[in-house]
Formats: sequence, structure tokens, C-alpha cells
Amino acid sequence: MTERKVAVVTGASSGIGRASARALAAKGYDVVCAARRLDRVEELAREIDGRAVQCDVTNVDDVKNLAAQAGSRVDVLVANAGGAFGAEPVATANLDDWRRMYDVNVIGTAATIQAFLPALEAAHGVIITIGSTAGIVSYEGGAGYCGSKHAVRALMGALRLELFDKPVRVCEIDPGMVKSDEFALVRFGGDAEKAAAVYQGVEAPLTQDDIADAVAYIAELPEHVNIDQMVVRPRAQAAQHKVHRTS
Ligand code: 8X3
Repeated sequence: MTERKVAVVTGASSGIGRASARALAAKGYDVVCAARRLDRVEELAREIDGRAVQCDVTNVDDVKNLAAQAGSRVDVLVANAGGAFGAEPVATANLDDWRRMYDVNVIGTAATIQAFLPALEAAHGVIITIGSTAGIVSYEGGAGYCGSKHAVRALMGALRLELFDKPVRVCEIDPGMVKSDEFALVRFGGDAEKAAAVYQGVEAPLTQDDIADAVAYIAELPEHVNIDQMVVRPRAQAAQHKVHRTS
């Protein structure tokens, strides 16, 4: 029996992370599903014949443990854990929300990449981060989130150069508006009405499966092919970021 290739997905308890874990399992990967909510990733791991590890990416010990559990060879790292908290203008923004976003989206992503580099190098693997079009263009009410995603983009740009002579590829997927399980709900502290308003007027936002398809596509590319960045937007957002609504 040939060994299955190994993929690790952080933030796998819902949304793009969970969909990506399923898509990679469908391609035959042994998927290590990581998230803070262990019960969720255990259920997912049972469904896709993968493995579950509890991991809060803001906790370096958790991240190191995740890397140890995944093993010495990792073919695909999907550093997906992240989120948006709050949508206030700069004038009134809650800066604790900003700290949390920077901690999870930026430092958490960096810590995850650091922990997995040796195993990725051993397997000639690929790092896929989930950035955002908010990392390219800012929008009102989005300064904290957009700033954190701009930082992810900067991180990936530097990393790509640093890894130039190493057998590890680096790809950033930047989704536009995705109607996922929890993204908008979390952003608005569980306020379903505000969360629903985000998608008003957008006929067909992306789904988490659309992004998972992109993840699986990149994972399966031959080693000589590198896609640096893939911007995936709903058609309604094709020209610019203008359809985004946070209030
Ligand atoms: C999510 C994209 O436009 O909702 O990363 O901020 S947006």
C-alpha cells in the first residue's frame, strides 16, 4: 500500500477550512484537521478518514504539538485559521478586536509556517495561506481586518523570496466575498441580521467549496509549477471591491 500524502488544515472546524479538508481528502490526502474546537475536528476526521488535533494558532505550544502530530513529512499546509472581528470605522474601532485579528491572522499564520517548514521541505510541499481581497484593497469599516490581511500578503511575499532556493512552494489564495458558515456571524459577534446584511445585493457570493476547489487544485500542481497568488472573487465583485458592505 502506498503511503497517503499528508495535508494539514488549520481552522478546519468550519467554513473554508472544513471544506478544504474535505476537498483534499477527496484527492486522497491523509488530512490533519486542526482547530480549537476538538469535537468538530474529530467529527470531520472520522468523516474523511483523517486525523484531528486541537490547536489554537495563537498558542505556540499548540502549533508545535500540531507539527509533531503531523509527522516529519507534510505535503500541503493550508494555513487557514483566521477571521474578522468587528467592522467599525477607525474612529470608533475596538482596538482589542484589532489585536485579536493580528494575533490570529498574522502571528498565528507565521507561527504555523515556522513550525511546518522542516516537514514541508522534507516532502517538497506547498504552503497555502488564505488571505483575502481585503489584503489588496481596503474598505470602510475594514481597517483592522484589511490591515491584518495586508500583513499576510506581505508575509507571503517575503517568504516566497526567502524560500526561493528551497523545495517549498508558497501560494496565497485571496478570496473575495465568501458566504461561509461563520465568517460574517463571528465578525458581528453572532448578530445574524448584521451578518446577513453583508450579502445583501450580492446575487451569488462565493461558497466555501469554491475556495476549497482552489486549494485542492493548487495542492495537486506538479512541483515545477508555482502559483504565487490566486484572487478568487464572486462575479459581482469582479471589477472592484465595491460591493462589500459592513454596515
Ligand atoms: C473576506 C473578504 O470582502 O468579506 O476575506 O472582507 S471580505
